[in-house]
Amino acid sequence: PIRACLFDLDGVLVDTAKYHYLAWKRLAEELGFNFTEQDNERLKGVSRMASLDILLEVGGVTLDDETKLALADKKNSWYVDYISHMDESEILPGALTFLKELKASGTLVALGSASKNAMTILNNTNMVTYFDAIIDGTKTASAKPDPEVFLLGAKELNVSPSECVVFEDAEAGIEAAIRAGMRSIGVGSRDTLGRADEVVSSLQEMSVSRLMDIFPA
Ligand code: B16
Ligand code: MG
Repeated sequence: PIRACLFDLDGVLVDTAKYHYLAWKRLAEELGFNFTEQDNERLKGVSRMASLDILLEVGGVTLDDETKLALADKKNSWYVDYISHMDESEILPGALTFLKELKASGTLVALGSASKNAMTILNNTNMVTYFDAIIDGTKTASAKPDPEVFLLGAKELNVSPSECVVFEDAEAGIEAAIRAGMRSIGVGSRDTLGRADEVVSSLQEMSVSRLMDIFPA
């Protein structure tokens, strides 16, 4: 039976992708090239430094590690500034209703995010209380598709991976769930998330009864 739901943050519970894009685009412009929304698709679910590498590849720019660290810090300070103004209105449709229903049903809930800024976002949107465990980029050494983030979540909740369902908007996140030995539900398009057990277009389509239909005990 399913005892726990593990949620990705960006793209599943909140729409912070637009702020990541604004900050990366600003950095690209400073470096003298354009960074499109289509280019930005490749950054979803990817760690900060790996995102920078993709951005520099798009711009055809090669830099030493010290400069790269400084640029990643710069992007992050802009991003932190953008998310400091976030509030509950930026929680994605259906997310709060589903989190509340899971809590009421006794299902455990964890966060499994690559972001080092997850706590700021959870605090600003008043979502902290819904989580029994919070695993973010400050607690992990390996980025998705490595399963570490979700395995740590299961460990903290004291459940086995086979009792967990992961909700993810990124292909790398679905891959991480599969490698962790967990079930998964993709939030987004079937084109990129086809390897998940089920795909929904948003959490508005989810409920505890739907969850039990997808994964019968
Ligand atoms: P930060 P998630 C990910 O969050 C984002 O999807 C990705 O675009 C970002 O680069 C990564 O977090 C790291 O974020 O720079 O704030 O540490 O989707 O895993 O919740
Ligand atoms: Mg995501």
